[in-house]
Amino acid sequence: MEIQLWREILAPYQLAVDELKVKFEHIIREHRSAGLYSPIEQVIGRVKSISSILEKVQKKQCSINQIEEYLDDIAGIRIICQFVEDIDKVVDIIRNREDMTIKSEKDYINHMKPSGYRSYHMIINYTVNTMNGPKHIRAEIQIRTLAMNFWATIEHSLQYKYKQNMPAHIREKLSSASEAIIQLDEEMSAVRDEIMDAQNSFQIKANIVSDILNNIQNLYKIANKREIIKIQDEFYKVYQVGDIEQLAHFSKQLDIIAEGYRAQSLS
Ligand code: 0O2
Repeated sequence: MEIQLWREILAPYQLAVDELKVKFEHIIREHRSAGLYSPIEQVIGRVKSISSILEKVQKKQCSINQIEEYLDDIAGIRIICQFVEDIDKVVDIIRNREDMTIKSEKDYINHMKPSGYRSYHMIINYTVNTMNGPKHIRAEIQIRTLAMNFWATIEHSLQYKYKQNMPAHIREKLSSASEAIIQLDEEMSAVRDEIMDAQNSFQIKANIVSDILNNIQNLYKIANKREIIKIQDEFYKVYQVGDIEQLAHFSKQLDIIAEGYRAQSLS
């Protein structure tokens, strides 16, 4: 394969990574704007680097011209969750989507790798539309908790440093760190409901405050200045009390005032 063709070959994979990131980030936004806990905390995406592709070509003993056939992870998405329980939810979300189909799944959460690696892997079939028409590609989605990701990131860089010759004492440290990660995830799961409650309240409050500020800003453009200053002072008072019910009540009343001025649709 000609070196200058790399970019052309990888372009649809970059498009897939960009699209998939937007779609999964939208799931986070949808949950948060509805005041709901999002099972997805963060989404990371990458197209495999050319040097990593070349390494895989060697490992798989295929030719460079066969990379699209042999490599499932040229496009890679990593979904980070807060809790182990969220992983199943994300897997279900992906299984139920109509814009991707599942080619294969690997459960390294319940079947940890000997290295201590834990993550849920899904290979999906996905179609991107390019100027040459639709192109069917595969992408790898790795789903894991923040804690699992911390371990995997450190271990990956050590693997890169030592290749096949990782010293035994480092391997042992990684193995015991992996056990500690399992325990950490379990302990976090035990207080999951409380953490979710706290985060939900925070998100609900943030949404209400954002609605209020939006209304105040819109009213500034059309309403009587003295009235706006009164509303603003009232808002600071309610905000200082910090009670969500009061803030929600204030927001509803402000909606009615804004509706009177037809201010809600102003941008
Ligand atoms: P990179 O640099 O992250 O892309 P495959 O070679 O993918 O066809 P394999 O090896 O059976 O088949 O796939 P597997 O086990 O599902 O691994 C795919 C990816 O998972 C790896 O990609 C890593 O990103 C990650 N992974 C798997 N095992 C480990 C592990 O022990 N430690 C860490 N840190 N990550 C792991 P690449 O291409 O190997 O690496």
